[in-house]
Amino acid sequence: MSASAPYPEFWVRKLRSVFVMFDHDLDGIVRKKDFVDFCIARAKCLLKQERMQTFEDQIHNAWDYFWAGPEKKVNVTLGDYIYNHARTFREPVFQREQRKWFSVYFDTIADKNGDGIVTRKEYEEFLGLVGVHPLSVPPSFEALDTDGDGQISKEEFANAAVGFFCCTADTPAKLFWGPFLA
Ligand SMILES: [Ca+2]
Ligand SMILES: [Ca+2]
Repeated sequence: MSASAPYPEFWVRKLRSVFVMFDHDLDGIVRKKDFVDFCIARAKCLLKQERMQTFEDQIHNAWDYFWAGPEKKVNVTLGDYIYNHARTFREPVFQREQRKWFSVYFDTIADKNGDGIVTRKEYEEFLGLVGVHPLSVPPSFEALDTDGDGQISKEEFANAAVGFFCCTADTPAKLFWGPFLA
């Protein structure tokens, strides 16, 4: 897209909301090292030791694919982050990759006891890994639980994740990462 065709406003707001979750020193740049170190430090409080390597691998993959982009950046500005995610409109494969990544993440990390569903407690821990306070979790949980059965299925989880990054309208999927921060 060129400067004369700006990205959809609400979509940009969603991406900004995720970006500020990780720009802890408020300098407008998210560095790979800070992103990885922060996620791993949180995970040490929340995950069992045997899941740590899997988690670390996924965090590195997430950085390489969703943050660094094809140019493999290690310092990412909000502009870079938006540009990378604009692939969602240009490349259908990007959405499929997102769905795949979140499905694997659901199986290996979010669904902690491996019973195929994510409970409130498990979702609280998922958001805890990115620093969301437990008190901020309930509205997100309700938004993701689209069939209202009190648990989050893999499909609900992946739909919301993909909806967050790919949908330009204001839908409940906007709460996937917790409350809006920006
Ligand atoms: Ca579970
Ligand atoms: Ca459900």
